[in-house]
Amino acid sequence: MKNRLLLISIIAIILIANSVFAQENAKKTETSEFKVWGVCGQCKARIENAALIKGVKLAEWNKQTQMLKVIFVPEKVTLDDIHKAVAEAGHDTEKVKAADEVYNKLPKCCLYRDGVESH
Ligand SMILES: [Cu+2]
Repeated sequence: MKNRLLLISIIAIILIANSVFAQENAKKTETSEFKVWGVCGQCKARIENAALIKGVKLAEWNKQTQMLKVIFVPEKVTLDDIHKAVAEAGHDTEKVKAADEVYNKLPKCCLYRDGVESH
């Protein structure tokens, strides 16, 4: 009988804790969009991977519009951090330009600054 009460209490605590966490997570994210230059599917994978740093829940780059959509936790990461992370992978953003030496290491098909068409 004692064991049973204990078990029920533990389950109740877990359920309450879970719903508190769920509510906190739900209100703490922000969604934003900014421009990132790129040309192909490989760029898309590179940009999205680079943007998925700690605190970023979702990163989705659109090749047609060149816009990167991010959902992030402002307490953990800033938009500037995301811009920097993407630039470090070789892609210019509307705020941060990638270093030439990183850009030059991109595959030829990805050289968006050199007039490579979207493909
Ligand atoms: Cu590419």
